[in-house]
Amino acid sequence: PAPDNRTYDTDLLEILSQRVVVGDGAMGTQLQAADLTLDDFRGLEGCNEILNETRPDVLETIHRGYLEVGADAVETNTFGCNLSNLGDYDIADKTRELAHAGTAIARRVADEFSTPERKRYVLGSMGPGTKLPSLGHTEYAVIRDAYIEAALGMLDGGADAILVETCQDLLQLKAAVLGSRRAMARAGRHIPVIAHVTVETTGTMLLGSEIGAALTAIEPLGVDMIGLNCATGPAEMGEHLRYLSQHARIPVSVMPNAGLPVLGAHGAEYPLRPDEMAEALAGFVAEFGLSLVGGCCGSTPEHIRQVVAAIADTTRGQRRITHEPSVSSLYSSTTLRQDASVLVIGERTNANGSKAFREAMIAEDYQKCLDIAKDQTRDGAHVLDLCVDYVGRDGAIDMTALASRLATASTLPIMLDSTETPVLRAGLEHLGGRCIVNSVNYEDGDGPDSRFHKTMELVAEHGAAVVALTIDEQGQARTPEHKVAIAERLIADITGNWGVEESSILIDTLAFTIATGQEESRGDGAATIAAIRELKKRHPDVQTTLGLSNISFGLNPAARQVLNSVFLHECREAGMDSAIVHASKIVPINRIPDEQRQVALDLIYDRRRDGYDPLQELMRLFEGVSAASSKESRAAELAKLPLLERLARRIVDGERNGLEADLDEAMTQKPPLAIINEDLLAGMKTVGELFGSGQMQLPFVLQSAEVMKAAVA
Ligand code: THG
Repeated sequence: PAPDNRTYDTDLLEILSQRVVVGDGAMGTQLQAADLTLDDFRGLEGCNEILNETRPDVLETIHRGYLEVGADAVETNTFGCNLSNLGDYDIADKTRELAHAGTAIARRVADEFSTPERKRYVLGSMGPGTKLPSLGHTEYAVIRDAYIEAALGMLDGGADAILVETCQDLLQLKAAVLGSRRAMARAGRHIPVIAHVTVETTGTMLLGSEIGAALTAIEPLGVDMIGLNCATGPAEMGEHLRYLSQHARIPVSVMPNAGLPVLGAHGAEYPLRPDEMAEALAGFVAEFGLSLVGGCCGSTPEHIRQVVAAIADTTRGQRRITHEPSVSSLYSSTTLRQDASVLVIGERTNANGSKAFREAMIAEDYQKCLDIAKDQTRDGAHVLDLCVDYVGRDGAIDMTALASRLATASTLPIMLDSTETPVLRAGLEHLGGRCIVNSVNYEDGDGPDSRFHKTMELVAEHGAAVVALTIDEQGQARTPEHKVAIAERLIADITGNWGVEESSILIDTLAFTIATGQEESRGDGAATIAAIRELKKRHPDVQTTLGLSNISFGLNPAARQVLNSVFLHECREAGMDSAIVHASKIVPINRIPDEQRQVALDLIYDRRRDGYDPLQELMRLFEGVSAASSKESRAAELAKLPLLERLARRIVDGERNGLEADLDEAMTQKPPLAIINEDLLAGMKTVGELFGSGQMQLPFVLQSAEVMKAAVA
């Protein structure tokens, strides 16, 4: 069911919308203060969760301490109820039991303090453990299944919410959240999930994730609140909270440490006084409109007493939220809509589409595969299309090898390109960021056994964006009307039955080659463009996309480059938002000679006349022309221009060869400063206009800037 349809067994979310909820402070510091013996730990020194069985009285006292000073919610003593922590003590099989016991203790005490007018709440604490799946220390599915056990215990014990906290690795967080959801489905009882990430003093999470990357990855998992805890005091959290306040569509929360720890006589000491903590949290509530505040390491009942008092005197600020549909790598977030450009999805990391990538993958030369990925990043790609499908190989194994490496090596989000559900799953279980799944269609219908159904289950669970192809039980749609009709069916289905937002759907109106000369494919380019235009009119929030290079299969590389570039330009004009392309091979439209451009347009729009077939004409124009020789012909064209115009044109074209000779000659005619101001800057102005209007992509702008720099020098 869609997240919106979920109903919860608690009124916590309603209360959060009415007023600020105050949580408790530290558990660990309070436990250290209690006089505990090794027997209390059953000999398992440091295993706090054992106390849920041996010393419930101690935990009751701690919870009472917080409820007495006015906390609305307490956290269970279950932070270490996870596989790596309990596994270290050889008691991983007790995960559910210990989670249950810890939650039941907090529930009892919270109920003691609850009145009909004011209920007290129990937050089931779910800590990260000591192993980071993004670094390969452990496996996603293994820890997810252990989190199911912990969540089942918390549900048994009567938790009002699960608080997944102190997260350093987005993949671990995903395992905890999706494990919790699976537990709820199994138990038939649903409670909210809150996700707290830990941002270090460096300004990112431990593995380097920016707060924007975290939000992009976490919000689509269907969590009910997002926030920060641990690592720092409130002072260091302000800017990250501001970001969440302005961009998250769900409530925002914070539980800072009582300042940055300093080393004292008895180990770490937390310097922030209760009044300072109270002032900081009240300030956050007023400025950022937070919904839940509390403390982490070093915060005591006295801190919480003063926080409660300060919050009571504080008016919660109004949040002004702008949401930009995005995907993310482990490190940073990328908007699906790009200003002045399509979202460029690099096509080279594809075992079908690149011989070099395929050979490297088969040879297990993963460094080479990563180099191909990095080349595309440098060429201006915003996302990488990753396809490992190749006949006779186990795609899930290849995907695991590549996705696990790209997870930390790629700063760009990944589009997982496969027709096989297990391959897509292998990708999603290794990537902590938010991916795009490429793709679903109705080739074998939409029944429970269809590929569509199986793939959408994955998309919905992982909160991925999804490419949907205009293919149905009758095959690939060829006319604009049929393409739009299938798109309408896909959009209604994916939003209505799978809870995915329109802005997370990338409709691919599919263009295959128009270069075969076959009568039935002649109209495909124009049909695709018409479908994009109509679709964008009907569904402005939906994204559109294409595998661009398909259009020119069969032509030689130089002709392909021109046809692809002209087709991309036409699709963009029609409103296309993204495309799978070879970024460095897309030529700005103004650099394509008029005749070539005209013939490419005639081919795309099938403008044949008596004695003129644009396909024949394009092939004739590029007969024996390599990509390099077409560069030579551009150089010859440049040489024909008058000197000063040529200098301006060099800037626009990013053409450095022969620059010095042209400048030497120009300096015999006028002073250098005049050349810079009148001619070179005129070129830069054109570059600015082309960039601003989306006709020139960043890599070409950078080339132009390089030539400008060289010329000025
Ligand atoms: N829609 C969606 N996904 C897609 C496609 C699509 N994924 C795959 C493909 N189509 C897009 N990707 C490519 C990648 C490479 C090429 C074309 C499309 C390509 N490669 C050259 C060739 O095969 O001749 C280069 C070969 C080489 O270097 O070895 O053209 O339509 N959703």
